[in-house]
Amino acid sequence: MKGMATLVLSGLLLAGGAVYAAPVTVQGTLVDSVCYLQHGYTTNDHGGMKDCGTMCLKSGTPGAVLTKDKTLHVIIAPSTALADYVGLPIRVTGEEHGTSILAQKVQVEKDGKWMDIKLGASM
Ligand SMILES: [Cu+2]
Repeated sequence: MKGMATLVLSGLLLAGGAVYAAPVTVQGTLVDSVCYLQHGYTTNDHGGMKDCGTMCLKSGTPGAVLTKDKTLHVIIAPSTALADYVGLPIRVTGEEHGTSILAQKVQVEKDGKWMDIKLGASM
């Protein structure tokens, strides 16, 4: 009887616990997810619109990493923190859920150097 109760309890714990995933690092190009999905833009200037990607992320469009194999990984982090770097090489470390990545650390390559991006206050 006691064994049964333990079994039920651990089953509940498993069902109620958060899904744990080991952190991974995804590297590619930082893109504006909407302009990429609608028009295929991977740079910051879109058509005649200069710095369109920056404007889109500043207004809340999710940033995403486009990897070499053309997989789009949506970055779960404030888009405003990433806005200035659309079109640059980016490296995101965090838990991957599907193809979305819960960013813990973001680095961008600027002038040949990798630098950390501040994501702002975490929850
Ligand atoms: Cu755009």
